[in-house]
Amino acid sequence: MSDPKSRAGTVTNPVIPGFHPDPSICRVGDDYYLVCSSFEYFPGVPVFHSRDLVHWTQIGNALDRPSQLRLPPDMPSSAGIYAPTLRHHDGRFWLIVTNVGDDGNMLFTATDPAGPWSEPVRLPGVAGIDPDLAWDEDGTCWCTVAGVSQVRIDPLSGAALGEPRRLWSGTPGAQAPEAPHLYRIGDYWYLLIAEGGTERGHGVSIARGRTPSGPFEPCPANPVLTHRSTGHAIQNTGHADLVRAPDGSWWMVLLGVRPRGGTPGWHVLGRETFLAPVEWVDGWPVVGELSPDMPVPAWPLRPGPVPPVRDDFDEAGLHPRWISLRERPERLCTTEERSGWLTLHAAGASVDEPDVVFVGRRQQHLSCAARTLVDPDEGRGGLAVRLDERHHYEIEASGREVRVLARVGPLRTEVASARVPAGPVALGVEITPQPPGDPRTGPDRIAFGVEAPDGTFTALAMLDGRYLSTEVAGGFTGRVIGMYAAEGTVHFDWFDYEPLDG
Ligand code: 6LW
Repeated sequence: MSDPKSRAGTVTNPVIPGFHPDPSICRVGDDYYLVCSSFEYFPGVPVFHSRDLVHWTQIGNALDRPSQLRLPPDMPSSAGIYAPTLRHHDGRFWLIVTNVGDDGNMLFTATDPAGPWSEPVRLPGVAGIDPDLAWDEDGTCWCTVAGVSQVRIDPLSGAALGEPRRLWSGTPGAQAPEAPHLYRIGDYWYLLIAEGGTERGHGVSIARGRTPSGPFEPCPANPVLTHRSTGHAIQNTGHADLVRAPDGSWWMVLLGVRPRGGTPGWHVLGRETFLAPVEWVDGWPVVGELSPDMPVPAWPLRPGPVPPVRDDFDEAGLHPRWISLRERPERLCTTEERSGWLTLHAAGASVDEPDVVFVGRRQQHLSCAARTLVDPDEGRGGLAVRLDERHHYEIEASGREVRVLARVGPLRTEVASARVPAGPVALGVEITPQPPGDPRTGPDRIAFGVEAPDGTFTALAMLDGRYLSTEVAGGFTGRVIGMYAAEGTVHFDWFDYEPLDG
């Protein structure tokens, strides 16, 4: 097989930017499908499609009905939906995932990965996160979970057929063997795992055996991928899945983060999905260079600059990129009430509340801007940059007043306020990476302000982005930018998202 370094074209990594962790991938013919974790957001499990592994389009969310996804208000942020596995077997798609803190492991099927997906099949006999599905030649279905242990299951009923068995604990001394995926490749069964924890020590290791349940022999070169202890611009690399292209080449999708600023570095977009080439040498995978501009084969692959996206809310449904907190009841969030507008009716009285009515999209670029035209005549609401209930900044309008608010841990403060003319007001946020400074320089700056009808943006406040980073807030998610109502009824005419760093 060719040397990846000599392959033509480049990929701009991450291939799916923004909070899209724990990627799992499968291919059917020329089509690739990929899913990610979604935690406390509804709908859950975003589903992407690609023909070249580089350009991905979101085609739906697998769990888009309350009967499939229960995220109660007392479920904390960063609980909920963890680490799906997506496979195609016997003419249909299979998705297995954990709802941490509620239903545990659940299995869904679909003939079209864009949906609809089935009602959940629960797996009470399968304990552990990061479930994987693999079928052997005689049709036996093996479910392997973090730890790493395995049990045979009946995927139609969800019944465990036997007791779980420990398979492999990963590299001695490495914490958290997790994210197992089991594959039949050539003469071996390969068990791919993540280890070292999902922080800076993260890595990918592999073992192989002659049967799906082992015994497994670890790869002498483990970890086959890690950026731990390096100055690489992409860190926390791990939680991977493998796929073979129609031309026989092999690829790995994985999560990684892009810490920025001084020390210790702050990442603000959550864990993103990256692509790396894989070669097989002596029956073991060798993972190629993972860089922001990575060489890849065959395809002319550098995606162009990402255009600004406007949502006009002129159609009945919302694009699958829009996510809400824990649920999205139509009586509180609708495009039907005022034609051409998104109408939100308040429940929770601020973005601090787990039941705040919020509709947002992931921040996907280190530098970007968002704007929305808000009519606050009947209520109070605005535009928020959210990491979780305890870490968010927002600009909100009520009557003729606009206020910028910041919540960081236990502290909540009003940062700025201004009077605006009566009627709808365009609220905006601009996010700009910080130029290098001293070791304490934060990752970025977040400016909130209002936009005049002629497009002039007047900043009211400039906030340090580090407080909306995973290193400060903790957890597994990333920033989401969106609209909310905190009192009464608030209408939004449009929402613009503009990448400023391509
Ligand atoms: C996931 C685990 C992990 O279940 O983080 O990075 C957890 N890997 O495998 C949450 O995404």
